[in-house]
Amino acid sequence: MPELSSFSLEGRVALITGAGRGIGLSFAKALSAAGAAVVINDFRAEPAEEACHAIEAAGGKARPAVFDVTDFDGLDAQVDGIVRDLGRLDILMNNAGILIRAPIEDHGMPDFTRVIDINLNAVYAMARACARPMKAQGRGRIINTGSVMSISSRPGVISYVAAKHGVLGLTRGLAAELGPHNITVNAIGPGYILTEMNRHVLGTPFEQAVIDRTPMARWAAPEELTGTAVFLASDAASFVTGQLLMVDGGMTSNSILVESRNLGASS
Ligand code: NAP
Ligand code: GCO
Repeated sequence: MPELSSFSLEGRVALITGAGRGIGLSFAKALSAAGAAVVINDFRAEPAEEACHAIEAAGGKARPAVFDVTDFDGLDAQVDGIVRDLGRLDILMNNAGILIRAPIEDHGMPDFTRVIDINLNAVYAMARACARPMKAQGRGRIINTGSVMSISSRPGVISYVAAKHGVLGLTRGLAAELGPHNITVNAIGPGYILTEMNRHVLGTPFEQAVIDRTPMARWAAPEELTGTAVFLASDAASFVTGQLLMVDGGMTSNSILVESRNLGASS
């Protein structure tokens, strides 16, 4: 049995991408509450700085890191700056992501490539940049944000589905490559979470369709993902690597619409 203290992140430094809002901000707050100093990456300065103020007001330590995760040539310098300022880097949460909803006839190569760049290529580029200091420390945790779309699909989000399936492949490939350096690599697979990303489908029949397909019969709040993140970041998960841990209210374990459960065992 792991000691309760093995879930502590005291003394650790964590970088969370896309942490100015939504799921990334919840991850950052939770890692901070568990004891880590957190580096808040975002595209834009304002949300990154606001997130840092909120975490510091709650007694945590936070530093903004404003950069685009697809600025591939600049990532090593960003990571070096974090290590210079905070002394180390223990945890990378690859969370930044976008979604473009469109049927394939309206989803041309610029949009497809943009989604793959942010949601997949940047996951590799960030992992590669952060693996350098983690290898030197002899320890590291990389946690990627997958999705139900890492192992399933639906029409209208094809580049997202391709990217998130790729995130699962990268998670396994990086785990194989970095395991000998005591760096674990895992992914969290959220179900449908109430964030800005899904604002456009709320109030449409899609909102209810998600509920009908989810055994827990509801959408989730970002905070419901954070226990899994703290676990995977901690010493308690020291021998867990290459895994996609679904936090989806049972959606991907369920083959039929939940409303059919009312038919009971007779069906
Ligand atoms: P969100 O509220 O839209 O947040 C996405 C964050 O990523 C924003 O802070 C955004 O910054 C940042 N970002 C986007 N492009 C970036 C870039 N190139 N460089 C740096 N930061 C960038 O979405 P979310 O729902 O929290 O999603 C977070 C992650 O969870 C994504 O990987 C998403 O695919 C995944 N996910 C979400 C759900 C869900 O149901 N919501 C389910 C499964 C997985 P700006 O605000 O500056 O644009
Ligand atoms: C959609 C949703 C999803 C989710 C999420 C599910 O339009 O189907 O936005 O893609 O955000 O990734 O896990």
